[in-house]
Amino acid sequence: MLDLAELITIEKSTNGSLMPKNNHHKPLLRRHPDNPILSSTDWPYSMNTVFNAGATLLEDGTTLLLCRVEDRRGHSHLCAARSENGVDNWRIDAEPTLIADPTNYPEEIWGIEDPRITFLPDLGKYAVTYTAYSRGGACVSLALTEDFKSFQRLGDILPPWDKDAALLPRKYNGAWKLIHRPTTTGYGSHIWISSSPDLEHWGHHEMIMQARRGSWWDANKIGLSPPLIETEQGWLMFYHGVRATAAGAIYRLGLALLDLDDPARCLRRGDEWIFGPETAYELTGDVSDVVFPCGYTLRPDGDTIYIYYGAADTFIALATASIKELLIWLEDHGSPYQPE
Ligand code: BMA
Repeated sequence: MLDLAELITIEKSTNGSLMPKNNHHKPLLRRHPDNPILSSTDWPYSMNTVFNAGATLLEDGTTLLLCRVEDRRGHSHLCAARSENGVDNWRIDAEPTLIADPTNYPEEIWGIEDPRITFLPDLGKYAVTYTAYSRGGACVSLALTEDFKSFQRLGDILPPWDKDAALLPRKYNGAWKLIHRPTTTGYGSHIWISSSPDLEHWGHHEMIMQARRGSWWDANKIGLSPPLIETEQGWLMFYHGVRATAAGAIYRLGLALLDLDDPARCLRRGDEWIFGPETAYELTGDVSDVVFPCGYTLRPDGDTIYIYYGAADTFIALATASIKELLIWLEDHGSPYQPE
């Protein structure tokens, strides 16, 4: 039997899938040949796995990833990795960058996870939204930073169960907007938007997009993936759909478009998933069959995006895509949004 290292080598040498998948569709997200780009063996301290990373470009063009690192108790913290080209030569903080502080923030008792980063030009600060794993379940927390060294914590801004949250970069009529994913017993997990005058007090909760039902790939449970991407046609939204199967869950990615003037309005939603687990590092790990992006960066051509995704809750991998191609695909494969 092949071990994982051998499987990864095979993947690196072929950049193809180990599973004989039908590939008649045009791949919109293209895996980087160096994948996975970060794994536990790169880490300067003892830990278990590194995955689901928020991403941003710093002022000098450096790519910063705020990686979710799971320690050997099973609790997660966040650790920054910086690279000039966003692909290799990562400089990883020698110690955790942001760790749970359950003394002051009891909702962080079991760790902090899955950060999304949005730069807020009005404040000149980066907003980091992340999941705080509280005794009551996952809730949404927020911290502001200018340098990813010191953080101003605003604590939990939405109670459990709620996660997969990212801010929009600007206010609408004086209100900040937050996309997030509350879970309601008996109703499912859908994507919502809420408003706040000050980033602390949140209200005007509206559902944007519902999980589909039945045999769909995105039935019952969906959530925002990276922060929204601004385009001339609207806010492009990557979202994950979780298919429950007899063998466990499969995490895949889909596309939707929200109105630029009113992001609570979903204009179009794609039908098929555009990216799913196919390679060894996505199919095998602590949690198999997972691709889970939390961040992207826009490259200098203004069209290419680098999408950073957690693979099998064990690695960080990179895929590239063209915003133009994604919008064309959505035109061909999407339809006006209809609630289920
Ligand atoms: C989701 C989140 C992600 C994780 C995924 C697969 O619910 O917790 O952090 O990658 O499950 O385990």
